[in-house]
Amino acid sequence: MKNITLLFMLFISTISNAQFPYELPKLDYNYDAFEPIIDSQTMKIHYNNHHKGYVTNLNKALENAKFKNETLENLFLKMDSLPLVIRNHGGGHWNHSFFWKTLKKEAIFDTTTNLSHQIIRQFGNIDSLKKNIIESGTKIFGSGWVWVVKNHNNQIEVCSTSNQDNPLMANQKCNGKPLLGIDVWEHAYYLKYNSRRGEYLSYILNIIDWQKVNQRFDQ
Ligand code: MN3
Repeated sequence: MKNITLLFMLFISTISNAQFPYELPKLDYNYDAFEPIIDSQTMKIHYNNHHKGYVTNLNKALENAKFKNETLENLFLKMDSLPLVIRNHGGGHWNHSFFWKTLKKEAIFDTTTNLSHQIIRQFGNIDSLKKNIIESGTKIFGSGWVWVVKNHNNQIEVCSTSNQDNPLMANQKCNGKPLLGIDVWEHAYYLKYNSRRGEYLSYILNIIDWQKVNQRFDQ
């Protein structure tokens, strides 16, 4: 189990591949790339204000910390003993970096992949998985994230975390290798969808880069 966790960590660190001082990662697309599903104003504020804020505050919090040169993934493993500010902004930075890389216009779900076979085994079909994601994301009280993870038995799980927590953090009920994460903070959807979080979730599931999700599942 330890080895599997280590492999997960190695893989995950190649995603963020960064250490202090952290930088706001460049987006692979323009703010309007996902119109009308994500409006460009939301995208701009989300990236330029919210995500940037997490990066700035994380760097500030780490500046004089003796563990500042450890990777975020390492810090996640001992999160319970670290200051809350690291949890909130470290999680915020990691989660958003992961989120931006999971979105793709004209995304296609390939039914021949290992991921697809596993989804069919466990959920029957992709629509049923999506329904689970929407339900789980809608149920979160307050701010948080809904995740699809590969757990330590190589099973797919849909689960959620509060605030900027994620499945890599110690003592999370929602635990495993993240395959897909969707931000359900109001700042992610409120301008366009107002309080209709379920509608936002059902639309954003049309712009998931399933090819990438499958790669994460395979690795
Ligand atoms: Mn956000």
